[in-house]
Amino acid sequence: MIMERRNFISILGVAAVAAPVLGSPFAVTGSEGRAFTGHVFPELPYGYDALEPYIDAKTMELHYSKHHKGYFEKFVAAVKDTDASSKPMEEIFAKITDYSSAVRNNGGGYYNHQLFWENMSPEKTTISQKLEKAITQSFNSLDKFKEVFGTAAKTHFGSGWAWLVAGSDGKLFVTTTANQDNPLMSDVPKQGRPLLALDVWEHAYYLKYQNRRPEYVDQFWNIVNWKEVSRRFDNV
Ligand code: MN3
Repeated sequence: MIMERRNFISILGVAAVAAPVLGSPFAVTGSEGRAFTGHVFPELPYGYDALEPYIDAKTMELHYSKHHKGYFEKFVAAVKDTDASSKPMEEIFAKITDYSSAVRNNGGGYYNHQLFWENMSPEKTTISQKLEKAITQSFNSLDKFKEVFGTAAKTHFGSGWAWLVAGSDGKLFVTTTANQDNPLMSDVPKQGRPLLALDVWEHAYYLKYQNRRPEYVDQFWNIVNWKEVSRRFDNV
């Protein structure tokens, strides 16, 4: 029987160790130096059941292997034989109005989901002092930030994403985007560097939470990978 690596990992109940990155949609992000190496569908950094009970295994499987993969494949088809096939996503987003809606929607879906998977973890993680200080300066406290972010995620109308973003002035803010847009896109109202992403499309929560998006949003805090969110902020 051929077993997929992810399933194998999840059966053992161990989190995947950081494997060599085979492909990355990212420009260099931070001291890790993870740089663009071509558009490749990324590995899920943990098993489908790793985020149970907050996100159920069936949702993770469909979300990753169908939704995320679908965006990736449609993006690759849309940029085939164009300059964008060899550009990191950040460069494409910076001039997003030059591209088709297929590149925008599927490129956003490809990129946003990788950020989302990586900013969650089954392990208990801690926030860096630097990020906690910046959050306190912008929102008064970490709890207050969670309230602001939570309200934005719960009240965003229709499909989209909630974000914690670092603005060009260094200040942090919360915003939401429609569809697969993100704060790196050159024509969204509030732009900046995404630190934390939460998918609020119904496909992200409907199997477990049905229409109860607020419950899904509240449970998200149990699985936020603060180590990764801090890395995105600290290593600039
Ligand atoms: Mn999604």
